[in-house]
This record gives sequence, structure tokens and C-alpha cells, in this order.
Amino acid sequence: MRQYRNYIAGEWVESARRFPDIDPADGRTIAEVHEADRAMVDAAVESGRAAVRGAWGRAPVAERAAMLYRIADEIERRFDDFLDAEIADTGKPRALASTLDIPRGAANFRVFADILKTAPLESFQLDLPGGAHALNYTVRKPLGVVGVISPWNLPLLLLTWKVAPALACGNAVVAKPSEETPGTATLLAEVMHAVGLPPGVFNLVHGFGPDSAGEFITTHPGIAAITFTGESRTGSAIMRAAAEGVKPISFELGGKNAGIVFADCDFDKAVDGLVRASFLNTGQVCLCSERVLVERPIYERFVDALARKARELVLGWPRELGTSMGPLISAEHRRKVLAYYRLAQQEGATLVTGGGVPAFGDARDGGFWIEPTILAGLPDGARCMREEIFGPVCHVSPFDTEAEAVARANDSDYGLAATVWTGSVDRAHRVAPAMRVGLAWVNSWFLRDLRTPFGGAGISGIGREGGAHSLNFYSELTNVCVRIEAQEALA
Ligand code: NAD
Ligand code: 6OD
Repeated sequence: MRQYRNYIAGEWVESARRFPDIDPADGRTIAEVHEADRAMVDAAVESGRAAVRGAWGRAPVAERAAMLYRIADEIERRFDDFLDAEIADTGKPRALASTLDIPRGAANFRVFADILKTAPLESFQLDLPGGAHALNYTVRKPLGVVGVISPWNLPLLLLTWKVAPALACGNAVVAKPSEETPGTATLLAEVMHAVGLPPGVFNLVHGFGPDSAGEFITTHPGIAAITFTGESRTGSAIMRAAAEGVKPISFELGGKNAGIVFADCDFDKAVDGLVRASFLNTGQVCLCSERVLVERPIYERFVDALARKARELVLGWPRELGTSMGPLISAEHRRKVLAYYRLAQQEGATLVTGGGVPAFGDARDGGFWIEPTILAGLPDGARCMREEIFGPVCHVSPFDTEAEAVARANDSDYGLAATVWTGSVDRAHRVAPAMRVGLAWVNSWFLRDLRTPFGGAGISGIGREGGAHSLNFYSELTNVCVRIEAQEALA
């Protein structure tokens, strides 16, 4: 059986406590994961602190950037290993992991190396009475050891999205991947070792949240900052832990995202876009559209087309090329999503398509598969319209005016993302900026330029990462102010 160990201070560390890593496509145990205890997390933090005090914390920008490029190259060299591990842990289709997850794992390092090399330092001149002035300039320094805690839905993408900028800024990292998806994180530690990253700069600890590695990281006095992606409720628990040490936090949390489809849209593109936005990765993307609002004149036709496309999704073995949708991540998560399918019907929803568990008659019946599902007929206040389900499901409802669509889309405690589908340039530029979200897409979805701010409003997050926003979170900025006296000869 494959063993996933901890990587601490440049060494592989075993643990007597182990838990199984399960392939969600058939429920088989595929690896044993070594759960880090408190002493291991202490050792990881200590080695990180020593690395930041040592050569890594003082390494010139060019040296850190070169290291990030080497990491990206090595991920690409081991592309097939990463692909294999990501598919085994998540059950996501090969077509998705090979075009999104693994390429982004490498791209995150390359992009932040580029950004670091070209990042400007601020400087301001303040004029003073009598001809003197003050020259201000900002220097960027590492924060120290950053705790990185990541979820299971896009394991390599979301882990590297935080590790890359943290390392770019000269920090050390103690990373904890989700207990559901330890595979690609362990390969990433192998990559760090292979490229010669100094011991202690990247540490990997496996485990769970409460009373396990997650909590040991967030409550550790030696952790300088916490960056977290996951559920809003978990974010709230981590925030309480971080409050004790007044630690900087960056949170990317849940979503209950709206997609607004206007009658003047390109109909086929909007249908394809919403199928992708609702069902990609089995609906397990924080940006997925769970609330679809469609302008009344095209409502019936749109729902029919969306349902037809949802039924065409191929729930096949993840490694087969024709597969377009995989299973959910775990038995527990399937129980949760199925409970929402039932609740929706108790709340008065009509089932347009799906709602159940498919039967295959092969080993997939041991996995955590579920049907892509479309609901209609719920009032906006229903629980299924307000709570994140995080499965292959969307609710479709009609609207009559632009103002109504904007108000209903914005009526959510969450505020991560929105998509607007329209053929009118004016409407696009009126509606998209009016969305109370961190990310508003027009005639597209999950289209990413990694230099742009990424994050959520409301309970969808705190702060923004991406480009210079990441550099600012992962750096201590010191402003130097120099008073310069006037000299008459030069005046
Ligand atoms: P989760 O919150 O259950 O777990 C995320 C990570 O936090 C895991 O590594 C887990 O072990 C750890 N954890 C749990 N409790 C903890 C605690 N008390 N202290 C420290 N660590 C703890 O989330 P999940 O189920 O893995 O992921 C799905 C959720 O993530 C969804 O809500 C989704 O919307 C959200 N998400 C958000 C974004 C975004 O960018 N906004 C991206 C991906 C996923
Ligand atoms: O693309 C990204 O950088 C990012 N953070 C995506 C998050 C997706 C949520 O599931």
C-alpha cells in the first residue's frame, strides 16, 4: 500500500497514527496517510523559523524566482505522476485534471516568480516647509512561517496558489492538505526535495482539522500568518484561533453563486456556460453557479436545454477520455448533498432532472456517485437557495427585470462570484459591477488571469490574493521615511 508521509525539515517523517486515503470512484483504499501529531507540527514550525532566519529569508529576489521556476519545471516533468495521484484522490475526469489542476499547479509557481521579479516598491516624496522634504520608500520582507490549509476540491491548484506566493516572498511554509486528498501535496514535497529547496522552507503535515494538524498549525505561536481555503464555518473557527495571536489571515471560503441569463444572450453559449458553471468537477468548485436566474421570455427553452445537456454528462471511470463528470469526494459529502436534494423537494422544489444515485452494475457502485440535478420552483428564502450545497446541482428561476435580477442575485450572505450572460455591452457593464461579489464574469466563467484580485465578499472570504495582492499579504512591508534638509546652494 502506498504511504503518504509528512515532510518536515527536509526529512520524511512517519507516524504511528494512520488513516486511509480513499478513491471516491469505487471506495477502495489506495494509500495510508501518516497523521502528524503536535510534536511534528512543532518541529515543522521550528525548522521553518530557522530557514527564514537563515539564507532563505535573505535570498535575493532572483534566487527565489529561479527556485520557483525549478519547482514549476519539476512539476511538469512529473506531470503524469501528479495526474495519476489527483485522479485517484478526487475521482475527477482526466480531461479536467490534465487541463486545469496539474497545469495550474506549475503555472502558480511560474506566475509568482514573474510577478516577484517585476514587483515595484512604493516611494513617495512629502514636501516640507522651508524646502526640506521626506523621502518614503517601502521594503518588502518575509512574514515568517505561513500556515497553509487547503481543501479537497482542487487539491494541487489551491495548495500551490498559496504556497507559491508565500515562498516567493521569502517565507517558510507549513502546509496541510485536506485529509481527503493527500496525494499531490506529498508529490509536491518530493518536488521541493528534488529541486534542492533548503530544509525547513516547505513542510508538509497530514491530518484533520480540530484536535489534529489543522488546529495545531492555527494555534501555534510560531506561525506568523494563516492562509486558508475551505468552508465558511471552518474559516470562522480558524479566525477564533488566529485571534489569540493577532495573526494575519487570508480566507477563500464558500459560495452560493448566481448566474444571470438575459434574453438577449447568445443562447447556446449561455447554456454551455451554465452547464460548465454548475457541474464542472461535480459541482465542487466554490465558484459554481447554484442559483441560475433566467429572463422570462427564454426561461422554458433555457431550462429544457440545460436539462438536456445535464443528462448528456458522462459519468464514466475518471481515467476514460469520454468521461465528463466524476463522483463526489466522499460518502459523507454524498450524504450531505443527497440530504439537500431531499430538503429541496420538502421545501417545494420541482425536480427537473436528476436527484438520485446512479446504478452502474460495476465497481463504481462502491464509489460516491450522484446524478447531476436541476431544481426549480423554490422561493428565494428556501434553505436550498441560501446554503452552499457544493454538488452537481443548480436551481433555475425566472425573472422579469434587470433590477429584480440584480437584487435577487445579491440577496445572499455569500458573495464570491457571479456570471452575467448578455449580448448588450451596456447591460454587461451595468450589471457585472453591481454584483456584490469578489468575481463577476461576463459571458464566461472561471476564466483566470492570475494577476487579478481573487476573493469573496460577505461570508465568502477575507482579503484578496492574486498578483500584487498576494505579495502584499505574504510580506511584511516596512516604510522607511528619510527627512532630507534643504541646502541653500541647491535651492
Ligand atoms: P473544510 O473547511 O472542511 O476543510 C478545509 C481544510 O481545513 C481541510 O484541510 C481541513 O482539514 C481543514 N480544517 C477543518 N477544520 C479545521 C480547523 N478547525 N482548524 C484548522 N483546519 C481545519 O472545506 P472542504 O470541505 O475541504 O472544502 C470545500 C469548501 O471549500 C466549500 O465550502 C468550498 O466553497 C470552499 N472552497 C472555497 C474556495 C474559494 O476560493 N473561495 C476554493 C475552494 C473551496
Ligand atoms: O483559480 C484560482 O486561483 C482559485 N483560487 C480557484 C478557486 C476555486 C474554488 O473552488
